[in-house]
Amino acid sequence: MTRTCSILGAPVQTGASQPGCIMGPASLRTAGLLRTLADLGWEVTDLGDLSIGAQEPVTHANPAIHDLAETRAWIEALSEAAFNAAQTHDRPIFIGGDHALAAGTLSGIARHAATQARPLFVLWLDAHPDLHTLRTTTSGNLHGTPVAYVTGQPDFDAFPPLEASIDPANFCMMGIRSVDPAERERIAKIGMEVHDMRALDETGVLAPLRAFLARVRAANGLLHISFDVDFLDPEIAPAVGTTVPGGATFREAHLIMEELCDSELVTSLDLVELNPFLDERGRTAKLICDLTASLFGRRVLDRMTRSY
Ligand code: HAR
Ligand code: MN
Ligand code: MN
Ligand code: MN
Repeated sequence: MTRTCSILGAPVQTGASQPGCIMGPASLRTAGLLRTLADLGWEVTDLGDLSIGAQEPVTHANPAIHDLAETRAWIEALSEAAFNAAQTHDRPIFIGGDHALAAGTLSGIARHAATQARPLFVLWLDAHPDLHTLRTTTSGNLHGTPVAYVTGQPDFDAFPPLEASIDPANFCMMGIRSVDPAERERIAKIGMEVHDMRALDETGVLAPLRAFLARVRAANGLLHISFDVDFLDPEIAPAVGTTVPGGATFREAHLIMEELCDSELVTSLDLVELNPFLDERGRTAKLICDLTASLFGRRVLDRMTRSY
């Protein structure tokens, strides 16, 4: 049976400190993302790129915060668009755009999950936990806040009210290697499952991933993947504004994608933080397409699939 996926571009860049993510959707399209998915047998609907109009500036008690009105507008627009995409397609894909977009996509997908009476799980692949609140962010870059927002942490009065929050216990984070003090405290407080780089060096990626997928399966959950380009090592993925050394290798990232594919549990995907202005001849965009292909069924050889 043909499965359907949709692609929605979200050229958000106001959540980051430097411009460039606005070109992310165009770069991923140029790298051939749609053709790649179609060649793998998916029925692909291109929903185009979302936009927001000009916004009246909004100030906040935390003076570091910038572009609050834009972020709020993106969250509102993306939440609605993500809800609709999930209602009508087997596997919506959201191409960014900086990670602030996940505040919108996850809020819409959480609402979709509620209509299905199924719990939503999130695999967060990132160098950063993005767990600041509007009170704790010191950079004021709102791409550092989506996980705190969608899990219903306090101090988000200036963001749109959250209709459905996500249980922090349903998150699994991998690749984390840059954590601010307030984020460290919050991780301990809410007990989030975080596999930092040291943990992955000790266990490999497969054991914790399989344990998480078993939880998703047992709960009949929906599974959203939020893939931040800076999850990858900057040596292989230079096109990101917030590189952190010591990231995931090509082989680790492919293994994760292939295992996710075999699990058949994935129901939605964000591809975020690609900054084509910093890319080298499109290599990061091509790598992201290649990893997405593995997630959507490309394999090197046919093999016995694992029985879960
Ligand atoms: N924690 C830092 C801050 O709040 C860095 C956040 C960077 N976030 C992303 N997405 N690039 O993960 O400024
Ligand atoms: Mn659906
Ligand atoms: Mn991120
Ligand atoms: Mn990051």
